Amino acid sequence: MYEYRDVKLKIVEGDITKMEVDAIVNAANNTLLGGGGVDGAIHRAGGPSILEQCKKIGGCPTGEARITTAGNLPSKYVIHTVGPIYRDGSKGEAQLLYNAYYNSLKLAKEYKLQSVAFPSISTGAYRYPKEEAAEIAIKAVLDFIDKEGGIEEVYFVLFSNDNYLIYKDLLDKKFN
Ligand code: AR6
Repeated sequence: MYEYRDVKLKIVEGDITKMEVDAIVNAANNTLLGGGGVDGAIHRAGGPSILEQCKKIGGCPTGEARITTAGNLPSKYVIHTVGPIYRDGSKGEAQLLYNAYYNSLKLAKEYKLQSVAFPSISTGAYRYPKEEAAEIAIKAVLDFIDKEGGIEEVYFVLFSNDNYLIYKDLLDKKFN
């Protein structure tokens, strides 16, 4: 566990659908109509009410975020955000990935949510390099805490041990 300005930052290796937090973040696509990876896992475990709400929302631009309730999941809400597809790093990918984290937290604050869990957005099907993506994720969260506050706990939930260790190294260097 790490602490930054009274906000707890935690890294967890595992499945984000199991997280008992106010909101888990989904790495969705622009349609918000589901897909593979973490998106597929969330819709499978959460049940059809999430997709019904997503259909009504009608899509989400890259870097923005939308919120639904969480159906059968142990969390209260799902924040659906869309990270960039990684091409060569010169297409604004870093800013869009940053925005996805930042705007997810803005929405959490609007809904007065205290605990939010993020997956490693864009590092699966969208092929963002994991190390760079982790640096951006951490920077966006710390910037949000500096500028906006209003959140108590942020979890980074990593599906693989190598990604867990990338986050652990970066956070150890920053905080230990
Ligand atoms: N819990 C936590 N992390 C997970 C889980 C899980 N249950 N399952 C996968 N991951 P991806 P993207 C990790 O592909 O790259 C979907 O089809 C995975 O190891 O889920 O943003 C959407 O509909 C990886 O590190 O999302 C979009 O079309 C990370 O989650 C597209 O994929 C993100 O991988 C979005 O691609």
